[in-house]
Amino acid sequence: MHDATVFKGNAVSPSRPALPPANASASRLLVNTGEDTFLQGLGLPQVERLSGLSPREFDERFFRPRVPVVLADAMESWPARTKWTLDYLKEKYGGDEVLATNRYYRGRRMSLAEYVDYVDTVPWELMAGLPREQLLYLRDWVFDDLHPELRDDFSTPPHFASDWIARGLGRFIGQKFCWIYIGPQGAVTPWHQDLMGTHAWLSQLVGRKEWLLTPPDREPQPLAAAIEGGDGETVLAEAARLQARHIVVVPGDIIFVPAHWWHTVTSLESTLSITVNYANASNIRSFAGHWWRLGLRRLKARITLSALPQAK
Ligand SMILES: O=C(O)CCC(=O)C(=O)O
Ligand SMILES: [Fe+2]
Repeated sequence: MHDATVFKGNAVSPSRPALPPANASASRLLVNTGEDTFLQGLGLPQVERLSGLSPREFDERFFRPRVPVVLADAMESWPARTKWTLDYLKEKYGGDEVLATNRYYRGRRMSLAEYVDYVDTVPWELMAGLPREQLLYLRDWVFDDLHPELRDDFSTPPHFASDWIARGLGRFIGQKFCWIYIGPQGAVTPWHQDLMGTHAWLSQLVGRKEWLLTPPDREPQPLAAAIEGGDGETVLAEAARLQARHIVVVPGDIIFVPAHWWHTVTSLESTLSITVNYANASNIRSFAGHWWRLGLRRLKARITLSALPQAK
């Protein structure tokens, strides 16, 4: 057990344990309070972060050319902006069963209350040398069937209003494309492209997350390897070659990720965010193609299974 009184000086809230001070043994990608991360320190090209971006300007400068951007002031009117904290969700929905998974998407089922308590203890676990790939991340709490009232606490900014999935396609194919994410400090979503050729907008409500992105035609493995190796110059060279962009999003930010952009995301402290994936005329062909192939695969699997001789 760690002694909370040791860290009394930087207490965050009475109910929440304070973070321990930064420590050299923590990962280079990780910070505790106020310190630059390894990537921030390098001065990589940044995703633009804009206030007052009109939907029209968004369309012209970012959506059509498929360029990521951060809207810094698009959730000012949301009740969720102030209301949603980990403690609030724990209090209201602590009894929900959730699935928290590690970096390899293997995990455990537990109650939301247990998970929030776990998130609070992770900074100490990290200090004690917990391997970061084992950190449990709640990635896919599909909340809106169980708790439709949570939808009243946020709304779709007009920039992302053309969303055929939200307007019925999602219901038709029987899949949700909106999730709440809760993660401890250090939780990682590894490099990937989003499912089925969708675009995404992700809203940061609590804590900061560090993002690194590369365009669809620039596979990020060499950059990932350079970061693993930890040599700043190599990282900068690879980032330039791959046209990578970096950003640390803070509470109040919404990041737009165009279809097929590669990205990896790390929580710099306990985080809470909402992910929405969407499709419209711009990417519906690719979305439908993915959906069709997935359907065929499932059908084939079912046919193969039913063709197997039954065990006696
Ligand atoms: O916030 C994160 O950890 C990444 C989320 C993400 O990229 C996704 O949901 O596809
Ligand atoms: Fe993603």
